[in-house]
Amino acid sequence: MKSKSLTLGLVLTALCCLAALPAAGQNLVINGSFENPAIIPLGNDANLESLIGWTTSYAGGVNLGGNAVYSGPPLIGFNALDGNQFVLFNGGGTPAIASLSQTISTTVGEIYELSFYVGHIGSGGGNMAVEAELADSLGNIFSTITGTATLLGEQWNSTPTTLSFTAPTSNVTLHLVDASTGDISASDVVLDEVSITPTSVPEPCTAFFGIALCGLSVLRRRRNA
Ligand SMILES: [Ca+2]
Ligand SMILES: [Ca+2]
Repeated sequence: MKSKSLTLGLVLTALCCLAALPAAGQNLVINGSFENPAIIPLGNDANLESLIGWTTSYAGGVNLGGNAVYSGPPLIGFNALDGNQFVLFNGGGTPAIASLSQTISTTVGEIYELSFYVGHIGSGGGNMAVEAELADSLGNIFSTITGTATLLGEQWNSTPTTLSFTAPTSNVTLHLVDASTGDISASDVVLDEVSITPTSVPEPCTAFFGIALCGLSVLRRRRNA
C-alpha cells in the first residue's frame, strides 16, 4: 500500500512537472500578430492606446495598420505579413522614439528564440528599423538585436529577425523600439508576427523526471522480486 502511494505520488509529480512545461514551439508573446483589438472597419489606421498585451510608449508614434490601409499610389494595397493587422512606427511624420513592451514569464536558464518581421512602407529611403531589447526582472538590458527593412517601397523582409537568448530571471521584458533614422518623414517601419518560443527543456525538470522514472523502475523490480 505504501509503495502504491509512493508510485502514484511519483507519477503525479512527474505529470505535474511535464504539464508545467510550455509546449514545444508555443509562442509566449500575447497578441504578437497585433490582431487584437480588430480595426473596424478594416483598413483604418488606428492609434494604439488599447493594444492588447502591450504597453505603448509615446502612443502618437505607434499606429495599428489594417490590410490595404495604404491603398493609393504609390502605396498600393499593403497587407499585414500575418493575419489582417500590423504595427507601424513613425507614421504621419511622428518622431522615431516610440516603443512597445511586454513582459513574459520565463524559466531561468532555459533557452528561447525571439523572432519578428519588419518592413518598409513609403516613398522615401532612410534606414527603417526596429530594435528589440531584452531586459531581466531588474530592468537591465542583457541582449539586443535590430531588424532593418532591407527593401524600399511597400515590402516586408522575406526573413525574420531572430535572436536566441538564455533567460536570466523568472520574467523577461521585450522592448520593441523604433530605431529608424534618415528619411522618416517619407518612410515608416512596419512590424508583425512577434514571437518568443522556448527551445530547450529546463534542466531541473528533466532531472526530476529521470529520478521519477528510476524510482518507479526500482519499485517495480521490488514488487516483482
Ligand atoms: Ca498581424
Ligand atoms: Ca515616417
